[in-house]
Amino acid sequence: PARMRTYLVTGGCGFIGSHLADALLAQGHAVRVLDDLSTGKRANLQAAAELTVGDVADTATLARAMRGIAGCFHLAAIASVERGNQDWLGTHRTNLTGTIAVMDAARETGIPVAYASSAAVYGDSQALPLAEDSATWPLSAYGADKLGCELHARVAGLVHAVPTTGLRFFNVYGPRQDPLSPYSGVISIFCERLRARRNVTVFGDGGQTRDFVFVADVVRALLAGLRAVSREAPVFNVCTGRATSVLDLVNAIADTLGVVPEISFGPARPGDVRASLGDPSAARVALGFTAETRLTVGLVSTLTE
Ligand code: NAD
Ligand code: UD2
Repeated sequence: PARMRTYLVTGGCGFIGSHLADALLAQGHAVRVLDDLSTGKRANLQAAAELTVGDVADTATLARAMRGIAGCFHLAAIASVERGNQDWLGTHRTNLTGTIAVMDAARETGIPVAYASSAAVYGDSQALPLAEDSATWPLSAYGADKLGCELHARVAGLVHAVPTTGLRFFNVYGPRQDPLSPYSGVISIFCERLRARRNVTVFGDGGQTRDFVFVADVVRALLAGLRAVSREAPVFNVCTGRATSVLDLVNAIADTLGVVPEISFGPARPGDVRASLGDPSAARVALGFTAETRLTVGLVSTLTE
C-alpha cells in the first residue's frame, strides 16, 4: 500500500480474525488485536501482530486499543448459536453490548468499522436466495444480537457519525476452524473425522443445504467492506450463491481425501434450517466482491493446511 496504517481486529485470535490479521500484515500494515482468548488461540496470530488480551465490552480496554488506528474490524463474538441459547445474557454482553462499545469508542474519532453480522439474521426464511432486503426474523439469541448490531450500526451512523459496513457471513469454512466442539462448523468436523478414517454423523436426511464460503474470500469481503463504510450503515451478504447439501459435502470431502465415507444418520437437529442460500449480487455491485473459491478448491486447502 502507499501508506502503512494500523488496524484493530477484535477477535483476531479466532478463525476468521486470524486470517484477516495475516492479510493485513501481508499488505504491510500494522495489526493490533483485542481478544479474550475464550475460543481464539494466541498461536493463530503471527508474532508481528500486537495482542491485547481483554474483553471487547470493557470500555477502558477498548479506548486504548482504538487509539491511533485507521479502522476497526470487529469480529469478536461468541459465535456459537448453542452457547447463546444456554447463556442468553452472557453472550448478549459480548455479541451486542460489545458491538455498541466498539461503535461508541469509534465516536470521538469517527473511526470506520467493518463488523461481522451473520446469515442467522434471516432465520428460516422460505424465499431463496436470501437478499439483503429479505425479511429478518432470527430464531436464536445469537441471530437477534447480530440483527441488533446492524440496528445499532444505523444509530452509529445517524446519531454519532460513525461510518460502518456490516457483513452477513454465511457458512464460513477453512483452515484453523476448530473441529473439536460439537458446535463447530460441519466442514471442520467432517474433514477431521474423514481424515482420521472415522465415520461422520449426518443429522437428518442430509438433504439440508448451506452456502459455504471460504475464509480467504471472507477476508477479502472484510477489506472491501472497510473501504465502503458509510453513515448509512450498509449490510451485505458474504456468500457464494451456490447451495451444497450436507450429503454432497460428505462426498466432496471424501473424494478429496480419496476415501469411501462411512455415514451414520442421526436425528435432525432441533430447529435446523432446511435450506440456506445467499444472493451475492449486492456485494458484487457495491463492494466489487465475489467469493471466487470453489468448494473443491477450498476443501483441498482446508485439508492440507
Ligand atoms: P471464533 O470463535 O474463532 O472467533 C471469535 C473470536 O472472538 C475468538 O478469538 C474469541 O476468543 C474472541 N472473543 C469472544 N468473546 C470476546 C470478548 N468478550 N472480548 C474479546 N474477544 C472475544 O469465530 P469466527 O468463526 O472466527 O467468527 C468471527 C465472527 O464472524 C464472529 O462475530 C461470528 O459471529 C461471525 N460469524 C461467523 C460465521 C462462521 O461461519 N464462522 C458465520 C457468521 C458469522
Ligand atoms: C451456522 C452457524 C451458526 C449460525 C447459523 C445460522 C457455524 C459453525 N454455525 O449454523 O453460527 O450462524 O448458521 O443459521 O458456522 N451437521 C451434520 N453433522 C455434523 C454437524 C453438522 O449433519 O456433525 C449439519 C447440521 O445439522 C446443519 C449443517 O450440517 O444442517 C450445517 O451445520 P453447521 O453447524 O456447520 O452450521 P449451521 O448452518 O447449522
